[in-house]
Amino acid sequence: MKPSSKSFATRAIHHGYEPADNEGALTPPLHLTSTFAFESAEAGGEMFSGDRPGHIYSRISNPTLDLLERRIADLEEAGAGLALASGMGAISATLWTLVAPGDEIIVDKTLYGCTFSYLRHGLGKFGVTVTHVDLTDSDNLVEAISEHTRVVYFETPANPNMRLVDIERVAEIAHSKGAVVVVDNTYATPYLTRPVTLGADLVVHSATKYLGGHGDVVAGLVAGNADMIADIRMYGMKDMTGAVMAPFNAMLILRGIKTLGLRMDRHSQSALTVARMLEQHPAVRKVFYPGLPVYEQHELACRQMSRFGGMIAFELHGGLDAGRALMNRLQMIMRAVSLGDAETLIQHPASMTHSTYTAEERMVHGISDGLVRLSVGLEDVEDILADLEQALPTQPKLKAA
Ligand code: 4LM
Repeated sequence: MKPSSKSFATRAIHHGYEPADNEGALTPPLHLTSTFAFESAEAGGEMFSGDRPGHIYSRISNPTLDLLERRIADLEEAGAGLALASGMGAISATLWTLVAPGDEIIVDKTLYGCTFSYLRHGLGKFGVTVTHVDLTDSDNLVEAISEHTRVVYFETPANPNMRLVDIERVAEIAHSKGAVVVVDNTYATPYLTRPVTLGADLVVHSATKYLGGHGDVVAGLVAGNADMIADIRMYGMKDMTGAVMAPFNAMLILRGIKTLGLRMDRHSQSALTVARMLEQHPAVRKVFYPGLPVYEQHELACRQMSRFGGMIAFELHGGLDAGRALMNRLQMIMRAVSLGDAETLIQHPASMTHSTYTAEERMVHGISDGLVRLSVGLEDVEDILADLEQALPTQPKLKAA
């Protein structure tokens, strides 16, 4: 769906809201109500049968959530949006809706730890075949896909190792076999990449991250094809998971989205500066940041992302021990999982966000024990650089060749 004519920043602030319809209130009202009164018994019945529009119960819809859903749909240039309790709520409600026993879902090699766990221990347990394919090379999908493939699912950039997937090419291959394409756009946000415009059917978000932007709310969103969204609302969300977003949380996400563009510009600019410093540092073995010209997928990043985002992963020469020592020496940067906050956060995927994989699985899925993940925040970049520089070893222990 084409967005309204205004620019991204303007739509992020205004789309879908008219103060004149709300007693002039500049900020949208917060509808703290679980249920809605019907004008008559007949009207209520007609709403349940779908013959009359209107809100019934806040596990199905709510006016505050409705505004957020219209806004994310507009920013993603999608047909419709849906607000859920968390990123995992959005992912599980979406996939429970799309697949049935006997179906196959093809997913990229690297996924956020709980998504990996949900597929392995959730969908996998209920007769859905989950096949991991290295989607950084789309030819692998051509070989793997079959008429049993119902969904192709991936993150780009992927958490935690920053692998990128060519959305346009993968969507073309998936659609040729009738599969639905679902992209986790948490890292890029619609400010940097709009997967629906490149052919994806659905986009999922942990709105806990950049969309919220302030580390004060757990929330999820889905945007995409309007018929699919209607099904996810009525089955995946209402009946299967009940993972509905609280109205207050919708208000916090609406507030966060107003400054999304400003924040993503700053995150991206600072992350590039930090990645360049790390790349030059003798203690650093490898930096994973799509904005670096030496990055293997830099060309795809330039094609698919307007900037390169705030996430960096890197490995030190001393591996896990050196990474832990670095984390413990930091003074301003916080040791914490999650990402996309104003604060710069650092964590160790193998023992934290991706500890849902076994050690063997992490090897197969490209998550090394020495990898450290940095979410570059909004502090002055000089302070971020100074904290990292004082914490990085000056005499790196070089590994034997
Ligand atoms: C983290 N991530 O990595 P909720 N999709 C992606 C994610 O990174 C996450 C979710 C979904 C982290 C959380 C601790 C790409 C979460 C799940 O946490 O359910 O909103 O999102 O540090």
